[in-house]
Amino acid sequence: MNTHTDQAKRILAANDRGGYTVPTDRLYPFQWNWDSAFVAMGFALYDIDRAYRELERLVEGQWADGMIPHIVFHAPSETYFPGPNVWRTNHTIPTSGITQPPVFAIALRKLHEAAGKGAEERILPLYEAALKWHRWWYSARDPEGTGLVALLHPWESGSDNSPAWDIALARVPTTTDTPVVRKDTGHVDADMRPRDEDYRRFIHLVDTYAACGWDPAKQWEKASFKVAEIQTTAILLKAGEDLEHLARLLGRTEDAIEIAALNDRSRRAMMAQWRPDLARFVSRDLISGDDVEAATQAGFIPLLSLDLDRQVAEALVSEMKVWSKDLKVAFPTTKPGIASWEPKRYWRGPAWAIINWLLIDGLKRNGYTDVAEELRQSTIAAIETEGFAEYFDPVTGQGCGGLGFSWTAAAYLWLE
Ligand code: 2M8
Repeated sequence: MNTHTDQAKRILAANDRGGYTVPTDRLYPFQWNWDSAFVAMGFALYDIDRAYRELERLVEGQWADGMIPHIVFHAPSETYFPGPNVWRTNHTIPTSGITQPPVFAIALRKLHEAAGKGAEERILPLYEAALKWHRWWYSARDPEGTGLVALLHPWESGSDNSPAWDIALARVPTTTDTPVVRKDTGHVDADMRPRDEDYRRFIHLVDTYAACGWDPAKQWEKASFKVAEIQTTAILLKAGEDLEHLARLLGRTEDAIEIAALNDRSRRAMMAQWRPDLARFVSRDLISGDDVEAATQAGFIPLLSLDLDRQVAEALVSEMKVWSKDLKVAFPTTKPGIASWEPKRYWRGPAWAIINWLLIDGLKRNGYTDVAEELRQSTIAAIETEGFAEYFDPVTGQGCGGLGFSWTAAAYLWLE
């Protein structure tokens, strides 16, 4: 067996805390939402039971209104901030109060395909959970029915300190009721993490929403950060396609019709976010009404769930090539060379294996198999050279952030 494959499996085993997988030891000692969806797809390649278990444990944290939180605090740990006492969600199993990109249903379809016939019984409760969450997105995060879902916190994007948030986040005050006692910078170099000021704004938003009793309508009203986001909507649409597929398979015709209508709505709304002059799709800041023009990876993720016209796809892929030119590792999360680009600082420039995974699937969907193959090889080479790091400096190739990282291991298994 390829020694790296073996190593990837050992990382997933080492990060297992009893049916769920932590992203990495100490830095992230709980179960994270989209991390677990990627990890489940990794497990599905060799241990289908464990793959299902990962999603089942995540669903333990689902709220009555359908939201699946971004963190489930299954067991206490002192190595992470903010913990359950900061979130104050009063959920039976402690959880955070915000969500994360809905990769769950995408994973569920993959698990079902890996499990083969006869797996319907196990998949049913997970399908129900995914559908409930899907409905939550459209009701809580798109109350006006635009087809684009909004994020109320940068952590919900998974791309926490992306330049995409610079303008919107600057409006959020730096004052907090909760003392900000960071733990992350004790585990990894502070230059690789969000800045203190970002953390104060992150926690200001948590305080605001906790004061709303985590009621979605109140949060919507009080939010000083509200972005109708293109990457999340693109992932939601792919999740919607996979959910519709599962609904038909399970004989849930009415569900399938309902989901298909939501998919259509998002498909149309996303197309309206294409900006030919930027050669990217854009998010919309719902507080200012402006396009989010920051040059980040989010603008390319619609490849994953749209069958693009040739002209649009060509422009998008040419722009991707410009961004990747002369880099050791593709694909950068911020356009190289622009003022906000920081090749080592977290979501402000580095290459991430899971983003590449989404882009590779999107490139293949749109017929760019060669470009997808190049990106796949770049990702594999980065991991084989530097190990299973959280992310990679695209210029030097250096593995950065946490090590022995679960979603990098899952991505390796899937892409290798
Ligand atoms: C990072 O985010 C967490 C907050 O959710 C943090 O920095 O404390 C992000 O990379 C996010 O996308 C990821 O899910 C999480 C765990 O890997 O870490």
